[in-house]
Amino acid sequence: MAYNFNNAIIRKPNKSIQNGLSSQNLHPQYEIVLEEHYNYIKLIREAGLKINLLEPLEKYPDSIFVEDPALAYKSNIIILNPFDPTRNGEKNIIKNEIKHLFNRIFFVEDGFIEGGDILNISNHFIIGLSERTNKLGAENLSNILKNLGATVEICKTPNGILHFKSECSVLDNDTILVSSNMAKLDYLKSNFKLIELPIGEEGAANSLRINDKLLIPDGFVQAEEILSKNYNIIKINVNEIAKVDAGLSCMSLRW
Ligand code: CIR
Repeated sequence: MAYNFNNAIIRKPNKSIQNGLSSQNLHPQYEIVLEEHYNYIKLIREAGLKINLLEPLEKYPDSIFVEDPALAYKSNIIILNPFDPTRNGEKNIIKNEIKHLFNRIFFVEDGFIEGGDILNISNHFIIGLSERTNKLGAENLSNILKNLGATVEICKTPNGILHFKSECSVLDNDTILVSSNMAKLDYLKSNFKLIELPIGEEGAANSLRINDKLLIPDGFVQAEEILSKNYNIIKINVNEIAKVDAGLSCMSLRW
């Protein structure tokens, strides 16, 4: 199933988050991030997941976004290779913190790839080339995943979108929630049912389906109306965290 999870890895916020990468040059306040993040952990726990909580990393401003340096698939962990120099070192630390939770560990060492560019829907992965993920990184990850029995498609993230998943997320086994930009991608159009959000509600396209719940960021009225028809939605305020271009998926690794 594309959305059944038992476990999550989450990292406690670091004070240096105020210096995280931000396309709008914004600086989130640590105390508010802490509150939002505490609530995020609570909701993930209430969705039925066992949380493995990692300690904050002050040296890496964006390190709460644990989705980017690693990918969990079944009982395997794949250590990725983040492109941004301020983030690349996260992979060596998280590797040692989490390897005991998995049976096998793999590495993408050549080429760059960040977890935000990887959409997993059941045993299929869509990797979006972006400013953070290049062809070599995508192909190397693709080889690892195929050896583990998965299928993979490499696409292009539309220009102006940080990560492939910044504006899309899995709703169920054959349905993907997309922004209007992502809805234009031929591969998605031809292979999945798409629920398209209106212009202005791009931020809600990075929602998080976990078991019987769908976590959506608060403040997107139309998304709420569209999604509440078919899903058990839970709203969560992540306005402060969003100042560093982050959404819901990037704050946990789930498997
Ligand atoms: C970055 O630019 O790397 C962080 N400020 C945000 C990362 C968000 N990650 C994600 O959506 N997977």
